[in-house]
Amino acid sequence: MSNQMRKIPFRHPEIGTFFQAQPKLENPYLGDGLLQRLLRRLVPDDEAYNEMHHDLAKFGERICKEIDPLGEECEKSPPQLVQYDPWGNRIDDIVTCGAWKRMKDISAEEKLIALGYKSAHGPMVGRLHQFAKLFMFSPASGLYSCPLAMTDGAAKSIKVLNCDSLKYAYDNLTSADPSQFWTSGQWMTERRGGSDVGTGTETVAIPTDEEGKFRLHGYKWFSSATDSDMALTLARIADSDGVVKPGSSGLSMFFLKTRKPNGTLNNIQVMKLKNKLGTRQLPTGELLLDGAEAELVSSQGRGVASISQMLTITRIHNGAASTAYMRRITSLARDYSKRRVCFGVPISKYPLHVDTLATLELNTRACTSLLFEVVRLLGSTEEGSHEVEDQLLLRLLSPIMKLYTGKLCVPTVSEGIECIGGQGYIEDTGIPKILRDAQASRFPSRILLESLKSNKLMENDRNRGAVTPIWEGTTNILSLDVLRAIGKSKGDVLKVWENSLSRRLTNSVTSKPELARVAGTISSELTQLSTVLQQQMVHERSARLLAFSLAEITIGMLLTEQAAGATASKSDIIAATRWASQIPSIRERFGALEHEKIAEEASSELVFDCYSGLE
Ligand code: UCC
Repeated sequence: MSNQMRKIPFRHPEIGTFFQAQPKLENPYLGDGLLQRLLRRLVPDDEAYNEMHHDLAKFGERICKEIDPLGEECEKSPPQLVQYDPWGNRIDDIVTCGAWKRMKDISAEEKLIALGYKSAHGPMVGRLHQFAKLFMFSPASGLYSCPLAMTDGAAKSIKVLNCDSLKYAYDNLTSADPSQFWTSGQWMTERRGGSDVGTGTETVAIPTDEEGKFRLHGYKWFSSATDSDMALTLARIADSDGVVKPGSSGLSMFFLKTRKPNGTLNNIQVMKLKNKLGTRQLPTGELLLDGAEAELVSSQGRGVASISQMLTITRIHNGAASTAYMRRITSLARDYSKRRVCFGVPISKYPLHVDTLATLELNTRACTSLLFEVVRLLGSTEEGSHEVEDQLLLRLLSPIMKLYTGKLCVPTVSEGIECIGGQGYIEDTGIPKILRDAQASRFPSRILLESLKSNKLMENDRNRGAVTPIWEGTTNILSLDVLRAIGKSKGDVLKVWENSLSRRLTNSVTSKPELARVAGTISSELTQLSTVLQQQMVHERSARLLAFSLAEITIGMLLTEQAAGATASKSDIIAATRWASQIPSIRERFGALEHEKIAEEASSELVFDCYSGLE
């Protein structure tokens, strides 16, 4: 044998000896620097903070060791509907796995709802603590985060209604005792669709002899978490001639228990479970209400306004879930970059790769900041500290936060999966489900801008196949909700927003003068947006553009404020600086809208070219 040749010992020739180390799930609290520093800043009271910090670190550990594996089991054992028993009796049993049931107990034990209502440190700290836990829980929960969203929304609605007859339900929804804890459904969507609730709701409520009690007859088309203990729903009250009032003002809100005292369903038939792209862990069903006993809980005709309380909460949960998916994939991709060796070195050594990871991190931080701003406002309004101003800000920013986090989540998760390479596409790594559960965005802001320039923006977002962007109102519906909030307050929401941002940017520069340039950029976009809004009416077609602009400017302020705070790290300053340097200019964005009418016609021309028409 020559000196250059080497003899390789025979070992597993068909498999080889190399096994790629898998990405490890970090403690979602201790591994999230921004979350820790943000909470430290927002909870100045040492005792409250220390208690929360300790609980979150412990919960993070529990997520890695116990909850995440349960979430995987929920994915592997999706719910099944057994409609008949072996003897032909209709039973409509929704069979869920043990892990799903365990999630309910864990939710109570960890006070995932109770913290928002019964914190010893008041509503503000309670809400921050609760949402920090939900944010960590969400991607590990096997979608149990969904019933929790509706449970929280129901608890809030009942609290606001202040209705004695529902006190027992409120106590169950906010219980920390697994044997008492209830979850709730939110049954809004019917066959005609989920957005136009005012026209689409056909369920009829027939009065019974008992005051305030009704029997509901209708078909609920998209009922998430059909295994809940109760639901809030909408229906039209029939008068003595059986006539109902059409439209939104004909709707009232009802409370019902899903089961009778004997354990059978409350005259509800589960027609089928939905076959969805993702969120398969979740028993989403079609329900036939066949005389379900229900209690009227809103004033007659105030159903939409009443259920809006619930919607605000579920939209915040939706934002928490979207942001949490981003944090999960960013954390996995970061860890993987240290374990994966390519061309002789770990991929964390390649500036191009680290730059890609930095974009994931920046997107995640942007959404985390916006999410916790809305949570802070929710807590503050519940505490009553700066009520009017914070109410207006909450009204404006909650739809904005929901739509922005839902939209940015999907491309961010997709990019994160690419960072893990082919393994990110392999089902049993558990990674593809992150994308499936979040799936299918269209227009992050830069793409949106390009679409506007080339007149390709389409109005209707319905059925575009995304869950975080669809649930709780699509991007377009929420953009219109922003216009509604502006219109209803006669512009006050925008005035308060502008004043609040200007004040907080000034304070940030006072605390840290080196942030003057960053704050100046955000401030200038803020001024330009105000000028645009004074000069031109925002039409429905530009509602998305406005919502994205408001989101990105608000995030700019929030990242600057974080960078200026006493708890700031070097990375917080970098995040604020990068965001400010990347934010598309308002002039450029709204410049694209100059030829409104022409653009509208051009969009239609593009879309319906060669369309054969309805059969
Ligand atoms: O149920 C669903 C699935 C549950 C899954 C939950 C899981 C989520 C967490 C996930 C974690 C993993 S999805 C259901 C989705 N559906 C929606 O989100 C509905 C979308 N559509 C809209 O938002 C529409 O814009 C409607 C329904 C609100 C439009 O109805 P109207 O009747 O045309 O609206 P109006 O007339 O503008 O408003 C009626 C009243 C007004 O009050 P008053 O009469 O006092 O002026 C409005 O100010 O309702 C008030 N209102 C609101 N108030 C309307 N929207 C709001 C709001 N967002 N906040 C406060």
